[in-house]
Amino acid sequence: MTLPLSHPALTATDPELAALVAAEEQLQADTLRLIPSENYASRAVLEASGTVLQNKYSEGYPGRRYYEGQQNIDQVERLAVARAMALFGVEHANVQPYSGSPANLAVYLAFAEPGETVMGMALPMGGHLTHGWGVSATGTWFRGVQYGVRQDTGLVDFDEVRELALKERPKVIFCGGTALPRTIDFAAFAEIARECGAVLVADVAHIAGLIAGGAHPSPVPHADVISTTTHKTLRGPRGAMLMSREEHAKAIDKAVFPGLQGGPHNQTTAAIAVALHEAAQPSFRDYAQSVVANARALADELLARGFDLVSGGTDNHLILMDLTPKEVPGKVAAKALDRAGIVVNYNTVPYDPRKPFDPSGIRIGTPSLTSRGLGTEHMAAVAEWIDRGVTAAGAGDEETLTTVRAEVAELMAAYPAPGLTI
Ligand code: DSN
Repeated sequence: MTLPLSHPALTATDPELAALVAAEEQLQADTLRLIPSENYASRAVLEASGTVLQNKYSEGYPGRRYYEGQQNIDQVERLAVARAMALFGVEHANVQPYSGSPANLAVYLAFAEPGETVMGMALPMGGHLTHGWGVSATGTWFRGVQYGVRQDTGLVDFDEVRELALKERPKVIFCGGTALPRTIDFAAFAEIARECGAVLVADVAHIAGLIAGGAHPSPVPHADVISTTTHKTLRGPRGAMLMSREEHAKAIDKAVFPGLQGGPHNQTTAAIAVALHEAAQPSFRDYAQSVVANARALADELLARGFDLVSGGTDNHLILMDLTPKEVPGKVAAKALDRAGIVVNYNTVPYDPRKPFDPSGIRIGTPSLTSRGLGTEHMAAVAEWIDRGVTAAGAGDEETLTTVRAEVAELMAAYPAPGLTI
């Protein structure tokens, strides 16, 4: 079955909302979705997310709940935990965090007192709000100190990180982020964390699927705690997990519940279990490798068209484009590309002279297009569309954007998306 998907009860009860869902399904089918933190969850994951498991309250952990009637829910959560432990090779997994930000907040709760120093990559350099950035609770309730990347290379300078860590003595160091196109050197971060006595947290939200599929080194031998969302390259539902060595299990569990959250979202736990099962299949390894191969091919094609890429390319699923040389602001480009059926997000680039709400760059990635089956042979066309879209954005050329939109839709129609087909 392909679009339109049938949602009979929803359509009967609330046709207005059903129409919006149908429109979103069509939009996701027709467009080239390049936001690197997005993906297409499978129909199985979506079905699990929409089950009666959501009717149940389950505060606590399997075998130790504050509500009765957990005969099935306990098994669901145990399954998700066991699959997470097996897939990532960790000693402990907590699958209850509602999403990435609560997961990271739970980490602070477990390992730092309010006012203590925590360290992470600065948001405009590619970090995440919850890595101690000022406007986030993590940067106001704790004392956030921030490292960046070198202006000349776009890469983390480990001498700078070490110097800062030894001077500031943070309780927690976060590595990882949201706009990092290069491999994260977990071993180098671990050495620094050991030297200054900090807990090292690897936030692998963006690359969890790549790690599961063997396309990015694993943080497991190096990090004390691993934080991840489950809906990006991992292709699961909107949710998160915290994984750790056994020695930190109690602290993590206590911080998630009762420290931060109430009842877990059992339907999400179930969908996470399904996604972890899917990620354990051999085909997921092929997927992860293809995501990276596509990103590399796309980066090469963009470089050949004169685009400036932060760090000069990519090792993973993500490309950060600095449009300064093209004299088109990131937001103008992103909005024009959206009109052309190419969905990206505007993004700061390191040392951006422009403001975060009107920055110099756009951030793109290959998880979604790879889920649809596009391969390296398509990346020249994708780069060409981006090039035409950015040029048209600068020239106010709406006709080209309309033409590109039709070309994009034609290709996308030949590559049905998981979740939008049965
Ligand atoms: N909002 C996510 C992203 O787009 O990278 C990070 O949490």
